[in-house]
Amino acid sequence: MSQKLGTLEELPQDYRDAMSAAGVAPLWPMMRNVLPHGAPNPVTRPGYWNYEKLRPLLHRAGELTPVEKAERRVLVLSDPGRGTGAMQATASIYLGLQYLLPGETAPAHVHTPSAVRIIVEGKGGYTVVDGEKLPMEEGDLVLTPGGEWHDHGHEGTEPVVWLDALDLPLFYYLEGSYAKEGPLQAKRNRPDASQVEYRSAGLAPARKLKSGPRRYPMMRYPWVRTEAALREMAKYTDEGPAELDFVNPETGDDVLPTMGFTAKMLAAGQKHEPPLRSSSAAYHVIRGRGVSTINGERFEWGAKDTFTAPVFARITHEAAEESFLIRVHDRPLQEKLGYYEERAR
Ligand code: GTQ
Repeated sequence: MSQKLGTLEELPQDYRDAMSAAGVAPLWPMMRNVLPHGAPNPVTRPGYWNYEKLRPLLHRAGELTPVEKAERRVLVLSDPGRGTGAMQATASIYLGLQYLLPGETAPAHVHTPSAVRIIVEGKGGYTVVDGEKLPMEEGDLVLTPGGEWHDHGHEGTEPVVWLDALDLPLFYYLEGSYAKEGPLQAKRNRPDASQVEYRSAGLAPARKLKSGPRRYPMMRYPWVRTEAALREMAKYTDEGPAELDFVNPETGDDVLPTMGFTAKMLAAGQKHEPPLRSSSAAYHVIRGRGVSTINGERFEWGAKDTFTAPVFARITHEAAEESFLIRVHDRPLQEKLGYYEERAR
């Protein structure tokens, strides 16, 4: 079935030169590179970032580079498969740790890629998206959908750090990535939608004729509620860990077109072996301690650490103590492209 294909070296040199001169190349020597058999052959390798090791580097960035000279003061988590300096953690997911000092503001801009923040440490940080002020508390998930103006600020006394997850690599690959800068936004004088319109699952603001919900009706998912929901769910979940997807409360769809977010609770001692998925993923540890093995690489993780898994990775998690993780993945994108897949182990 699997025919041995011809190589470039088998072809006469004059023919190869003529092809190059004409701006063409033969497909068959490259056929298995672009269409490998059975499953993709990812460049991405599993990565692990220990937060305690990165923390001093973030502090130094704060000393060395004023926010005015950074626009966004971020250390990017580079995929080991692509090497130092890679502006991506997997093929489709960009991850960065952003650092803001008390009193600083990061200027307003808007860009084509979407971003999500998971708050790592510090009190008093906030993001303004489309005029809505979104307070950032530890573990909160805060959306900055593509095309929405956003700026960051900090009213607290200690530095704040959050993890940025963006679909930037995809937009960059599509040659569709760009930003526009603008003045800081005026803030509406009311709490964000998670505190006003969407207090409770299953309840949405009463419909008014001709004024449908915003495309992104709720842009902040407070961690306190996510944790409470996971704990309740875990009480009645016998098989596997309690897991919750972050969804748009009006449509039930994933929160963004390309990126999905799933919160998981593991009890002390609980082991979890998810199926092999066509999606790539990043895991951020909100709280707890444990070990994960990804394609044979073993990562011991603790609170605030981050690790990644390439497509179709063989993954085993084992929690040493009660643990909460958020998984960032590209299932929504793959479902839209019609190829998301899970395979039994
Ligand atoms: O906060 O808007 O990590 O524009 C990379 C690009 C954060 C942001 C990043 C960005 C931002």
